[in-house]
Amino acid sequence: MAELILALDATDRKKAREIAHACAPHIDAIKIGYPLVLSCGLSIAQELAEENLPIIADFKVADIPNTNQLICERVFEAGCSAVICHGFVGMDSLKACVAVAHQHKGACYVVAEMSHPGGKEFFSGGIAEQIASNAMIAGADGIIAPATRPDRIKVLRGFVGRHKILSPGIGTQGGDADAVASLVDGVIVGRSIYDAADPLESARTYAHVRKVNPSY
Ligand code: OMP
Repeated sequence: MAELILALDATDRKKAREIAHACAPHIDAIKIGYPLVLSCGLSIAQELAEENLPIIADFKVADIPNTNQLICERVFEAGCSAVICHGFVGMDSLKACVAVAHQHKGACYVVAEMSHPGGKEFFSGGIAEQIASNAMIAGADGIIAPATRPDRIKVLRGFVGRHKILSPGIGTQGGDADAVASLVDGVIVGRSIYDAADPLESARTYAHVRKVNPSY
């Protein structure tokens, strides 16, 4: 079954909290990142955790090992249960994120291939496959792969086996939740829910992915 993950990139604290609260019964996790955290501070993680949902910190951490470690420590101290990092910075940087995540009994997901059109420019020619493979060697809990390219999810599944694939790009970016729900472990939806006239109603329309059985 695919989890439904709300990418809460709203930039207003009150609005973000209201949307999280309204959607909470229909989602499995909340992903926060720079838009919300730079607007409200990292303490928003603890506030959102009141919904009793895991908070995934999407900081696409991409630095030297020491800086990655310092960033990830702040993330988990703030109450997040997972972090998203980049894999192109190398195995040592990746391992630093995984180590901190696991010290805190949290998870680390590695971006293997990005969902936007420009994601094909550099995450191509075997690079995404190499990142996915490195993520597994580093002990990561899964990867991020594009809902905009279901064929690529199938290829990357071959590199991660039963580890998790979380997939953004649904709705506004053009990806179809029904086309990927059986291929992945988590469907990430942002604007199509939080920017909808009625976020609760929109979350409901995506909630069926939570009942789809995996086909891999
Ligand atoms: P929407 O396009 O509004 O649904 O948001 C998608 C969310 O997933 C945003 O928070 C993006 O930053 C994030 N994302 C992508 O869209 N593409 C990627 O390749 C990777 C991510 C991510 O790591 O979450």
